[in-house]
Amino acid sequence: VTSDRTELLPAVREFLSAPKQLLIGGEWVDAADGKTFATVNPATEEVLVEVAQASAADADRAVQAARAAFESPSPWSRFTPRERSHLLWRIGDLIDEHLEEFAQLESLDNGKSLDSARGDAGVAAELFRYFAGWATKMEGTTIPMSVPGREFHAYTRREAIGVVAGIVPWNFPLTMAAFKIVPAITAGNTVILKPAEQTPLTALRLGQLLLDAGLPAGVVNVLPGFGDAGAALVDHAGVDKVAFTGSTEVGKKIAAGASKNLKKVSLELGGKAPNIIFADADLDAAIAGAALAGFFNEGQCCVNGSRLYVQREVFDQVVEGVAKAARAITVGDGFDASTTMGPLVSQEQHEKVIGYVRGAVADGATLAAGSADPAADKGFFFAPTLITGVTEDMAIQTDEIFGPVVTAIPFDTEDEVVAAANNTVYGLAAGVWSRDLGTAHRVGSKLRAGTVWLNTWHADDVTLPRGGFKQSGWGRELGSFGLDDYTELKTVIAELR
Ligand code: TXE
Repeated sequence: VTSDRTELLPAVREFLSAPKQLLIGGEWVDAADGKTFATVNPATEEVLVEVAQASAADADRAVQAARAAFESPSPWSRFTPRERSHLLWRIGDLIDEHLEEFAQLESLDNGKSLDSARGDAGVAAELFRYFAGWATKMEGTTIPMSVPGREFHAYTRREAIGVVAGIVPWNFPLTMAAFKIVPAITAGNTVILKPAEQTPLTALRLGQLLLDAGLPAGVVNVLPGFGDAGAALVDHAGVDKVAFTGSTEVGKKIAAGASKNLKKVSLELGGKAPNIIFADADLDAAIAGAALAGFFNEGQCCVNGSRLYVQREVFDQVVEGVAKAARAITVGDGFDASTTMGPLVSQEQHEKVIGYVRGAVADGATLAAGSADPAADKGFFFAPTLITGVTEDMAIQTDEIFGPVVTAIPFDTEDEVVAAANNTVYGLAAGVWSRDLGTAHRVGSKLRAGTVWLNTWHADDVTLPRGGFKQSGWGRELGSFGLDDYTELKTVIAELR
């Protein structure tokens, strides 16, 4: 099946050799029309396994199952908050027990290194445990009313919204699945998860784990398939909320589709994060941070720091440092212990990234590190690339590339760099490097982005809310705000007669 350098766990071999079906109402079933699609190992271009491909008919079946699981008096509707809490914690521990299995499957399907995949699975496990705490803390408030001559008791309740469709991308397949499932079930909703067509495997493995942990049938359904299956969920009148992570282009389609029934929507979309290095920064840390910002997860990360702005007096030094860091990255098969950057996820993504870099070179930009060519004859490998001589109107500077590609532009003044940094339709993340606290916090406050990193990048925790300004999205995920988008607020007014 894959690289002969590392042996697959028996559990992974077993998983890959069993039929990959849809999970609907606690049962593994074929697609209604019997269709399947191939999922490919991006390091070898070999087909890993055929997977059942959901269509609109399957989406409908899954919605029926999720509705039945939600509506009282279903077993799930009778779960107490404490029971939900204990179950969430148990699932987190089970993910940890199977961490290596998830890591191997993710690395095979997505291409990322085993170490990265282990990290992702650890985040997913932690997410279940973090939200386990919130299940028992979905509190309301009592609110005074002033009506002369009458007495009232008014209070609020947080209640589940109902059936949630979670549609996720391929860059962090397991973690993104957890991002949608965990807050949804913490609040008592039921879920239909549509994993990305490039990377369905860990979502399917998670589906089995949820059943093994004792989650009632139909509470989480998993529908591998393409955009049409996602669109069918968005259009379906039985879905109450859509939670989407993916491209801004599809996010707009989802908002339009969901508006027909005015269902709730949360969106975590694309980015083009500016990373600003002032001359007074700790340059060693800033250079290492800029490389991490640009190249982590093969640059396939919505918060990747793809636009580097460097104050002119240290521009050459920083470019040289980041180029050196790029050259020190070992591109290879995710199963190889020396690999620090795997392949891009798919042929489509590989061609897209190469096309942008070639376009930039044709427009007159210079490659300070990397190349406009594939990094291998086989597999979707691409070397980390740093580009200078870029102008603000070039496509490489305006569009989300979603690959290990960073552009570097010099700046002179704070006002100038803030204006350039904010000159984008996106607003997901941004960063500032400076030893001057005033500069760091002041510039940070002026950047129009949902996450701002000061003297760091990619530092994160499940306790922290994340989401986008502008066209990077609607709503916030995780942290104490993470449940807001998965609950309705009910006001109850009782007259005390
Ligand atoms: O994303 P899509 P793609 C960006 C990144 C990347 C580009 C394209 O720039 O190069 O998007 O990637 C499902 N209704 N990001 O094509 O299409 C689809 O099946 C409902 C940024 O992979 O947005 C998958 O499950 N669903 C991003 C999911 O949407 C639809 C992460 C994401 O796919 C649908 C990924 C439709 N009409 C890509 N069409 C981030 N913000 O992290 C597709 N889907």
